[in-house]
Amino acid sequence: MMDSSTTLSGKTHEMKVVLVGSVGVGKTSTVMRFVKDNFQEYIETTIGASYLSKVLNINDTQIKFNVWDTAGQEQYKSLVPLYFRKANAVIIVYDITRQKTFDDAKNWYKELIPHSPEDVIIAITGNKSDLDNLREIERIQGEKYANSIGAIFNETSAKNSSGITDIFQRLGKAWLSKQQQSRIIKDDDSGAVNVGNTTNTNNNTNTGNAGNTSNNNGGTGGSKCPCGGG
Ligand SMILES: Nc1nc2c(ncn2[C@@H]2O[C@H](COP(=O)(O)OP(=O)(O)OP(=O)(O)O)[C@@H](O)[C@H]2O)c(=O)[nH]1
Ligand SMILES: [Mg+2]
Repeated sequence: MMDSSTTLSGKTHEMKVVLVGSVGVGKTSTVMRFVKDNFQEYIETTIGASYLSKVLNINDTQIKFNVWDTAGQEQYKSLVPLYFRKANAVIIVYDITRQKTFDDAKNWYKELIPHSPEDVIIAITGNKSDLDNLREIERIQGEKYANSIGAIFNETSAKNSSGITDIFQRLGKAWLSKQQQSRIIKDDDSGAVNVGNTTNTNNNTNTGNAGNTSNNNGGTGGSKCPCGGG
């Protein structure tokens, strides 16, 4: 019987991550910064949704993030819940310079709960932190809200890179932690192993703590189909 950390290493695990939020908050810019490490001042609004992927090495485990970037425009709103299906994580993005987008973020949370898996990991990100002089939402407000729903939180700037990789690393760590927990419970159920200690064997799997990880650029895709997992 291998220990829980060993069983999660050695192959690439896939994680479906969906970004939602109001129009213009910087969902596409966040994904572009994460996957391609670039930023555009002038970027087209997303039509429907788009998909990109990237592999990160987290706690010696390769995770391929399959990232679905949804459209913030009102006419696509009814489509977004389709993307929540089999999502491992959802990032709700707001723009720290627009109060309305923070209000919308709370509505997105209510919307995703009935449409996503029970164990979905949620992150709240306040994007455009480089525009501090135009700020309408204080960091503490975002933090408090995220805490109240048990979500990961950070402010980000797709423009200057701040906080972007951190969010994906923390999602990956939270997901790995859940995988390990459920593996231990399964082992326990089957009677295959006597688990007296459910402590994680990895050092940095807390959702609130990003440790050292290294990057690996992954491939990109373009499919518009939200169906399926991964
Ligand atoms: N200053 C600043 N501008 C940003 C940042 N992120 C995105 N923007 C700008 O905000 C605008 C909208 O960005 P998008 O990434 O297209 O926003 P979106 O959420 O994908 O919008 P939709 O696809 O229409 O829902 C663009 O002009 C970006 O350059 C950021 O961190 N800082
Ligand atoms: Mg977009």
